Amino acid sequence: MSSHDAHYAGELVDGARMLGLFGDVATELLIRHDGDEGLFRAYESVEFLAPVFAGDYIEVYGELTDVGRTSRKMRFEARKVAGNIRKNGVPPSAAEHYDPPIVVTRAAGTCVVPLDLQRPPSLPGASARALPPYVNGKPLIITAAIVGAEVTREQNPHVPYTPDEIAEEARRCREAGAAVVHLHARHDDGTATQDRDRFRATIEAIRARTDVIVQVSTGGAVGMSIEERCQPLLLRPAPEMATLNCGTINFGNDVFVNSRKEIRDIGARIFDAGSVPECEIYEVGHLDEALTLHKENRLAPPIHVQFVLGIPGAMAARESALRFLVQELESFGVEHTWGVAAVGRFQRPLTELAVRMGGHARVGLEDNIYLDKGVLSQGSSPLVERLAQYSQQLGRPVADPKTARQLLGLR
Ligand code: KMH
Ligand code: ZN
Repeated sequence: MSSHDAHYAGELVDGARMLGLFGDVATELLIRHDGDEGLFRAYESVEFLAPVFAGDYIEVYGELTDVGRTSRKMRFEARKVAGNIRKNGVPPSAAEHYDPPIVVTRAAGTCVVPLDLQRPPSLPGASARALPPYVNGKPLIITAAIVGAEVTREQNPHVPYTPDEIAEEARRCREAGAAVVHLHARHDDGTATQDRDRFRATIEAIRARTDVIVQVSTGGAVGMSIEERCQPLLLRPAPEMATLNCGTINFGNDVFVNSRKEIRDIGARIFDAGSVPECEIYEVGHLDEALTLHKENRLAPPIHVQFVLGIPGAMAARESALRFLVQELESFGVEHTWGVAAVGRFQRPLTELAVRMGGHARVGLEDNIYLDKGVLSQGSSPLVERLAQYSQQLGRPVADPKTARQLLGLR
């Protein structure tokens, strides 16, 4: 601080000067994160903790603590790292450094970058520092939902049907960054099936090519019986993971039925097989059901939750919905992991949001057939590859199956 900065008698620098520095740091964070200077909207808190004088050397630290659609929350700290000694008998330029530094001002505030001004990160490695500390560096588990039960080759010619086609797609997705493959099976003509032998052939073909974690569907297709849906759980060795759908929903014009009795029945079959369940949550109440299953000792922690949003007739794929669900899950105080799958055009924004929030993500043709508006994705691997790049750019490495097994508590 120079004597130009000093505003009051005794060379005291006014507090607004620190806020000016925070504004500069906020601008740098926004440029790194959004490629735009953005606007400061409001301070939520400001604390002046120690005086600042001309001759003090100030270091300012800032970080993003939360990223919304257009809002960016930040916190700042100004620290005095050195200062002029100002004492009789020493030269006027004598100075000393403070170890530890003296915190002079703390603040938290919110900035805004309008959607049309946001641009992808432009400085290599820079945006890594823009993620909150608890998210930065945390490996991202990408699940590739490569087949599904509903999507057809008429909609996207790259949907795999045969065991070899599915296994090749699994291999490509693993190479692109997926650690888990969410698996359905099809007959050669594309009809959805939960047939045990078809699953066995498909899993063997995958195993021959890649070490990816296989998560079998116990949801199958709408209208299948529980017995039919659970056939993959009869395989030995048992599949490493299996889905556990935690409630009934309107599924487009159909109804995907999972009564409470059926949920418990499927949960027991998953447990008996020695597979690890992933709870599919389509609605808020399904999350409470997962918690109830945990309380009934039917789900052992860490519990794995997949928020599946945007199915017509069920909960929409809104940012606020995901934030609410994650907040609720975290309030349960149960050890967990969470991921998000979102349908159609919501797949990209919601999975990228999950990366920024510290969750995991599922992409693939089961949920979305397009890479960009009007551009069909040539299989699921381009969707995996793009998400992996996004995550790495932001400072989250992509988990390989070995890391994912550790994070998910698989054997
Ligand atoms: N095909 C949906 C009706 C799951 O895989 O567990 C159910 C589904 C969920 O895809
Ligand atoms: Zn599925």
